[in-house]
Amino acid sequence: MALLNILRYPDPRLHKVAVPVTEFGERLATLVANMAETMYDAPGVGLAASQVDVHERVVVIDTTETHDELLVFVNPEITWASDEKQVYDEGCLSVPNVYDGVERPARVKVRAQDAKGAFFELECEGLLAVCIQHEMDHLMGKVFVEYLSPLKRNRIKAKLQKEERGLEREAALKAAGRRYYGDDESRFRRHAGVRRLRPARPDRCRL
Ligand code: K1U
Ligand code: ZN
Repeated sequence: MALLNILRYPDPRLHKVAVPVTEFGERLATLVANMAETMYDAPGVGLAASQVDVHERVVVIDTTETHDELLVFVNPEITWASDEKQVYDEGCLSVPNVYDGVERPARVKVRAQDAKGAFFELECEGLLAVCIQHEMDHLMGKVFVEYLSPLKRNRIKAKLQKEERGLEREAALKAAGRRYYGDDESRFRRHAGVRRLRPARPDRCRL
């Protein structure tokens, strides 16, 4: 099994629409196993294939604390949704450290196939209902921040883009044998044992 790379908002690949699965073989079994491992490792309670850059209608969910009730939804469709709504503070592995309220139907019925192609129907409520709707949005190329106001969404986008730039610079500097201490270029320092360009905290500098 393998850990998969989770795309981070605002990566444009998160907006691709997933296609239905037509073959229920070894490749799908491996994808499902890798997605489950990636979700548990993150950790998260759900993951859509779109988030790992596989644009096929596959979702894994496990809302238990014991991580022993993995649900696999291939080609999921909502066949019924309650009129009653609930607001839940949603998170997303593609939008790290951001949680905000989204209103959705409180209960839904989902028809889907398992990893071997067998059809089943499941009535979902509580966190499971929130999660399956959130994951099915991913399959349609929709990220939960799109339910928020443009102001909030742009703030989140700017924050994540800044973090992404930091991660990219950190990786580049790591490759070059230097460390990254923040967004300010003056806070780059060489590894211990090599001459420091400038201490990060002059007041704490060891003489
Ligand atoms: O789609 C995803 O990115 C997964 C997402 C699912 C989700 C959670 C909550 C509301 C809606 C959708 C997550 O798993 S975010 C992480 C999270 O909620 C969590 C992490 C560890 C333990 C419990 C929850
Ligand atoms: Zn998500």
